[in-house]
Amino acid sequence: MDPLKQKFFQKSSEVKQEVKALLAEHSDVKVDEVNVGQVFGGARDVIMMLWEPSLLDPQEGIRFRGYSLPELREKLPVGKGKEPLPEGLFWLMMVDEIPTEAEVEWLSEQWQLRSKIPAHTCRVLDQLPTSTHPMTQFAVAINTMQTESHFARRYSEGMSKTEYWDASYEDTMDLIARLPHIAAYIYRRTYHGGNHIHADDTLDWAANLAHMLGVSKSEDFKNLMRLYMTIHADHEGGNASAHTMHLIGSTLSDPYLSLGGAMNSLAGPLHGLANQEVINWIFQMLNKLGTRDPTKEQITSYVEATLAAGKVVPGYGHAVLRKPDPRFIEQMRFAKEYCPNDDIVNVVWRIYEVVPPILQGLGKIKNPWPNVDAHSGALLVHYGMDQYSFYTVLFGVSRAMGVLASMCWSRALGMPLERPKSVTLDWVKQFLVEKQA
Ligand code: HAX
Repeated sequence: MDPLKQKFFQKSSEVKQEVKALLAEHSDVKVDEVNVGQVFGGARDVIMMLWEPSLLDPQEGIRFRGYSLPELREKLPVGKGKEPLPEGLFWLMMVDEIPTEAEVEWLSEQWQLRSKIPAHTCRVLDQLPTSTHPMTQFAVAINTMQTESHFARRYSEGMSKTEYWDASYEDTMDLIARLPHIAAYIYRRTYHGGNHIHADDTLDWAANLAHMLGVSKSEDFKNLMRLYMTIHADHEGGNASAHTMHLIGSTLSDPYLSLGGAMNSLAGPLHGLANQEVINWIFQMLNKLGTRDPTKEQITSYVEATLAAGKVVPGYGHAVLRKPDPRFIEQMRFAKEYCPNDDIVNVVWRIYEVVPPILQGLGKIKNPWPNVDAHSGALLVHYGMDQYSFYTVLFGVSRAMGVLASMCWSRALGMPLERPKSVTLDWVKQFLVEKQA
């Protein structure tokens, strides 16, 4: 058994016993109550799922196994670069331990060894028109690789429940290993005439993605990919892509089919596609104004026009957060260090000064602050990636780490089929009548 798998087995076996004992004693203890507003309001805040890799605090933002993003920057190995390696974060999410440099090196190597994309996946992608949205291509590619699923094969051969975690672990490792290659394949076929770039086996996982994309040869772009892949990896379990993954996985659909579904969910403009929407919105504004240095007054008018047209300001607001997203702040920190004079980065910072008071003034929005998607596009444009419709694929490569880590945990703990209750409007009306009687 490989060292990560061994640790995961040990840790999850202990936690399984702990959960069993906890449930034996406390199953009936109430953790929440649901009101009518939540039934109609997208189940905001309803506690109904276990998600081990991370927890989101409305004020402080995301914590991975208890560590905030600045803490992770201090603690996670950086390898040959200057930013924490996503390998380290994956290790932490899986086994609740900060790995050593040697352990992340081992993981980089493992992912290289497992990274070969099936030939038929490339053939299927090559059949799609290059005008196909990259997120559609990404989800298709993930589904086509399902032919390689250990979980699906072993289930059909009669695998015991006690091995579900093991087969899921193998699929998880293969999938994460392959996703940068899939993403780069999609990028190069869509925007560079299929002129693909070979992997460089001396590089870590995120740096290799940067290399295969071929956007910029600079070391800084590799550092950006390391940061990008780390901060987008997980955001607890209730967000749409994670929850989709969990729901599909709960039917014992294998990790490939579950991740394909999660990526379709990420592709919505209120979720991951917001990174594409933000940069489109910014460039539409700059084109309309005929400047790359808009004043605060000009931005204010543009924001007001967006709202008057019945649209949302992309990159602002959040279903859980009630403060500026630490993932936004991390990207701002990166930009201040690497590209403080970039004009689009400066536009993002000026928007950050202008938008929150306007949204606050609407009186209905719960969080007027920027989220992760408000900044990422400007950094990608800085290094030369101006194909906005590709941005969500990068988000997806990163998000796969968190949702797959959680799936391993769900399988190890024997999580059941997810099946919350729905009601009809008549049911609600009747309920209210009876309540008032
Ligand atoms: N611009 C304008 N209006 C906004 C808004 C924004 N950025 N954010 C929220 N509102 C509006 C809502 O549309 C809602 O209006 P109605 O009552 O008229 O329907 C009202 O304010 C209350 O919404 P809320 O309770 O504050 O926010 P929700 O939990 O319902 O929605 C969203 C959270 C993220 C979907 C929302 O803030 C939004 O649409 N933001 C813009 C899109 C975006 O940036 N999405 C990415 C979110 C982060 C993420 O998942 N990244 O992947």
